[in-house]
Amino acid sequence: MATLFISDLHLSQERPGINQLFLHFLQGPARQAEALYILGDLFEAWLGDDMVLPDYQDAIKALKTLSQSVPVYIMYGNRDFLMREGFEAMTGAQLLDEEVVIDLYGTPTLLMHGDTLCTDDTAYQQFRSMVRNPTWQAELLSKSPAERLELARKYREISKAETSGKAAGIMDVNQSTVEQCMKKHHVRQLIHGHTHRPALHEFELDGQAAKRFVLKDWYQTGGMLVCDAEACRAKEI
Ligand code: LP5
Ligand code: MN
Repeated sequence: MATLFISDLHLSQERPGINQLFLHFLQGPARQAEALYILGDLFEAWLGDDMVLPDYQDAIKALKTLSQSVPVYIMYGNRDFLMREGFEAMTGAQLLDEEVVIDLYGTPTLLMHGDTLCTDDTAYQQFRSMVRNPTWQAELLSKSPAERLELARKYREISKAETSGKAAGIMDVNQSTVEQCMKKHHVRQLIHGHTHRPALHEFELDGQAAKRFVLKDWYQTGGMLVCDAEACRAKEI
């Protein structure tokens, strides 16, 4: 048995092939898993539990079926942080806090989406503080679905323009933030997504070996990190 980690699927009607791949994954490899963790940005944009976009219905149903036999845990990304109890009810998945330590076959392992580790991207961190503010969120959720869609479209436009002008290094994690965060949680293993730079980074933390696994995005093909009692390995889907 193995525990599976995926992130950054960005499900959207613009990439129907990825929606299909995700459904096959849920009906195939995921059914054999001990648990499935989705570490953020499952959806391209989640605009409230009361307005589920039609393109997400199949994935939601498939998650509900899977969660009847395999525990499914989901973390917020920077695109789908408006998931709430309604989402948990419709999928059977459990929402996780933004920094969670699990016992992964004897190794304490920190799970995060990864956006909070990108501390050099100060414009994004400011944007994040705004959209994670409960007052801002309540105001947004009081808007009509059409208004929310329009706002999301505007934010996407601004974000696309901004990211194309940012140096690549700024949009990666800051190593000292990574180390501080791992020390705070007393772990030497971290799994996260967000940066779309899949890799295993091995480094020293207070004189001891440490590992940071970065999950793959699903823009072109799918991928997962498969962890069992022996090791964690990246696998294409
Ligand atoms: O998303 P991605 O990976 O391309 O880029 C991210 C950061 N961008 C974001 C913003 C989202 O893409 C916007 C879409 C969100 C839709 C769902 C939200 C649901 C609720 C809200 C809508 C109703 O997360 C990007 C990072 C990059 O990752 C790498 O880490 O750099 O950050 C930015 O681009 C942020 C900009 O630098 C700052 C934006 C300032 C916006 C100010 C808003 C002004 C008000 C405008 C009114 C319409
Ligand atoms: Mn992200």
